[in-house]
Amino acid sequence: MFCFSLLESSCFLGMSTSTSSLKGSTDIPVDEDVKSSSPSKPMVRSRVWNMVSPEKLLYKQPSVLVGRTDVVTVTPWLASIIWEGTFDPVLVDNIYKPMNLTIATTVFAVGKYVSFLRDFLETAEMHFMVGFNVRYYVFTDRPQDVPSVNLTQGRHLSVIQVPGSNRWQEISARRMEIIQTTIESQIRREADYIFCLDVDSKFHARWGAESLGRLVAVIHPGYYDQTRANFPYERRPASMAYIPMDEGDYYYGGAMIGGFVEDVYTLTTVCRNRFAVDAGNSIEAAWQEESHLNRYLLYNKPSKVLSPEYLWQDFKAKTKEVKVIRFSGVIKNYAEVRPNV
Ligand code: UD2
Repeated sequence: MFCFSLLESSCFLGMSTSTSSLKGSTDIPVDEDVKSSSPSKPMVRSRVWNMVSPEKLLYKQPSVLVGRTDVVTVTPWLASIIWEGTFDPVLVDNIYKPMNLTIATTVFAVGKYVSFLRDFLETAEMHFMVGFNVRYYVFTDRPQDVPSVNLTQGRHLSVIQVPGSNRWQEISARRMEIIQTTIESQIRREADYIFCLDVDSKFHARWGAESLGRLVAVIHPGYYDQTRANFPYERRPASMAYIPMDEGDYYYGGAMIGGFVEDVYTLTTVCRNRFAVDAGNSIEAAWQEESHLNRYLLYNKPSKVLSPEYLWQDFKAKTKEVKVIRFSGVIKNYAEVRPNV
C-alpha cells in the first residue's frame, strides 16, 4: 500500500488516534451473512451521541401540520428520506458540530478517472460536510496525477495506490473489497462516519450532517418514479445479488454508500464475499457491486435514505420535486474514459 502526501494535505497511514470499545452499542438483528461477517470485538471509535441542541438557539418553529406534501419523507420502516424542506440546516449543524466528528470519504480515481478528481475535491471543499473534520481517501493507480487541492482546516487527504484494470466493471466492483480492507487497516481508527462516493461527480449545494446515520443509502435518480418490476436489480436466481420480481423497496445508487464506519464495514464485507461467490460460479451481477448493494439493503434496511437531491445526473433535466441538486454525476464520454466498452 502506497501513501503519498500532498500540499495542504496530510498522510496518516499508521497514525494512531484514540480508540474506544463499542460503548453503549446494542445487538441489532442482522441477516445470516451479516452475522458471520461481523467482527466479534471490533476496535472502533465511540458512536453514541445525544442530540444536544444549544440553549437559546433561534430557529424556525417546526410544525406537525405543515411540511412537504409532494414527496414521501419516511420509509415504511420509519427511516427518514431527506429532501430539501425536511430539515433545518442551522439546527442540524448546531447539534452535530459540537460532536467533533470525523467523516471519512472514499473516492476511486483509477485510470483516466483521475481527471475527475479536481472538480470532485474542489466542489466538496465548498459544499460537503463544511465545518466538519473530513478525511479523504483517494484510491488510484496514478498517484502522480492526483491534483493538489487546497483543503480547509480540519480536512486531510491521503492517496492510496491500487492496481489498475482493463475492465471498468472490475474497478467499480473491487471498491467493496478495498474499502473493507482500508476500514480494517486504518479508517476505523480515524473516522466516525464514512461516505463512499463516485468520482465522476460534483457537489453543487449543501451536503451536511442531515445525511448522517447508521446506514445511509441514496435513491437512484433514474428510478425513483418507477415500479419495482422496472428496477434493474439482478434477476438471475443463481446470483447472490438476486432479487425476485415481487420484492424491493427502492433502487439505490451505487455512487453513494454511507453510515457508521462499522456498518459500512459489514456491508462491504458481505457484498465483497457475495461478489466472490458469484465470480466462482462465473456470474457477474447486472450492475456489479450496485446489484449486491441493492440486495444487501433490501434485507438490511438503511436507517436513513437520501433523496435523489444527493445523487442526480447532469444529463437529466431537474424535476419539480427536486428543489436542490446537491451532488450529481457529470456527463462523460464512456468510450473515452473507460478502459473497455
Ligand atoms: C453506476 C453507479 C456506480 C456503479 C456502477 C456499476 C451511480 C450514479 N453510479 O455508474 O456507482 O455502481 O454503475 O458498476 O449510481 N472507476 C474508476 N475508473 C474506471 C471506472 C470506474 O475509477 O475506469 C470508479 C470511479 O470512482 C467511478 C466509479 O468507479 O465513479 C463507478 O464507475 P462509473 O462511474 O463508470 O459507473 P456508472 O457510470 O455505470
